[in-house]
Amino acid sequence: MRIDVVTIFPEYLAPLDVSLVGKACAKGLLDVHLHQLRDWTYDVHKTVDDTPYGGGPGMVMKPEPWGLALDAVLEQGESAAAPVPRMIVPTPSGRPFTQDLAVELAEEPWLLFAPARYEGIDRRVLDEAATRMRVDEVSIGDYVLAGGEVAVLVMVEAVARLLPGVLGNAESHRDDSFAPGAMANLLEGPVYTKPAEWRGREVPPITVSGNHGAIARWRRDEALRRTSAHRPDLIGRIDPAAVDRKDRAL
Ligand code: 6GU
Repeated sequence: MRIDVVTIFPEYLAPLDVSLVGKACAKGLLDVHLHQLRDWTYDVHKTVDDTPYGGGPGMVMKPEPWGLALDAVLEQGESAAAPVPRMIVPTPSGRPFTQDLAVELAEEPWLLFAPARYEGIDRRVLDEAATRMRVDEVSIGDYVLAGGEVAVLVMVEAVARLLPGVLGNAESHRDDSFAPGAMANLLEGPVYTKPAEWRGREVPPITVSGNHGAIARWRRDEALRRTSAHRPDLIGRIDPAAVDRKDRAL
């Protein structure tokens, strides 16, 4: 997968060289290109923002640098894995970023992220971009960040770990809290490792019982408990028939 990011803070995305995403790049599974938006400004101050038409607080990102930056990225289409990328614009007013959207994005050959600072990008940039490629405005949660760069890090990590070959063990996503299947919409319960006793605390005896059916049912119960405590809104989305089927199979 190829990922391009246009930003006034490419250094904010330095963590993409680290850990899972960094290793995915080193293995050639991910090809990340960072672009400095100010490279497409032509005044001495490299201005990327201006006051909003209609008044009001804050500044708006000017259309010209964005237009030229997106032109330059799209020109790479000749050499990229796809003729055009899918563009993602992080904004608190976007559609929610969910595991379903991460799975969908993980199937794209080429993503282009356009994180904004200030009050956002002149609307015409997104309207024009949408005539050339698919554009989605996406929010990572109901709070406001100072800019979209951290949201890009969140989305790239969620997508990268789904790419074939990135995680050591392909089974590792199977029980993800939001993965499809019998445990869909259930949050994962507690986990334990050695030693069996630590500071006077023992692991739950069931976890060392060797009874795999009983362990799976206990995990299911813990997941239900945790979901009702932390995310009661998810309980209604659980498919009881899928939970029953899994229970009978154990
Ligand atoms: Cl995607 N961007 C910004 N700036 N703030 C956010 C967000 C994105 N998602 C939640 N808050």
